[in-house]
Amino acid sequence: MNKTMLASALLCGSALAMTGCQTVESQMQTGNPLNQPVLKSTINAVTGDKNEVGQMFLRPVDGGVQVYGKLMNLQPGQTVSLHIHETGSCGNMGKAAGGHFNPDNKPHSNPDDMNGHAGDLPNLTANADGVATINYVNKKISAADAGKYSVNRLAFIVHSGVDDYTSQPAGNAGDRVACGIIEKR
Ligand SMILES: [Cu+2]
Ligand SMILES: [Zn+2]
Repeated sequence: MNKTMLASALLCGSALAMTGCQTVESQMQTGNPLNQPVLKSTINAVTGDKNEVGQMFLRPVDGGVQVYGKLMNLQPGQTVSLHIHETGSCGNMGKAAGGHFNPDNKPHSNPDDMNGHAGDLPNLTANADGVATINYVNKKISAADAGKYSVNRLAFIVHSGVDDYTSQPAGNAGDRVACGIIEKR
């Protein structure tokens, strides 16, 4: 069993006997089951063999867009940062994704600050198995196909370090280590 398989088996946990091994997608959905994720992103490392290291899902909810998913193959206890960047390209080791999605020309901030970048998201910390999850409602983005606040065809970037939510322009979050294009499901 490789590390990725191990992580996903552990994530399934005790639900296994009752319901089979659910995906992180179905596990993390809350609220109206008819309101399915409309956008998805497969996150791949930007170096080496560009392994898949995670998946993210987005769906509209009251007051914002729920962003949920997981990152794998981290060090146990490692904290990394995640943002939505303004360009839907993972080229040039993630640099092609550009800066943080920022349709209203705000400063970088903590993700709950309505006066911050729309693309700012909370830091994620890995569990003992190197898996980190996120389940966060972003109130500054849209999951619509298009429009000023739409994140369709933009990109997630994972950074190796912790976002301090303060430093400009990007929280001193460290190198870009993984990237995923956000696409319609
Ligand atoms: Cu970033
Ligand atoms: Zn930012």
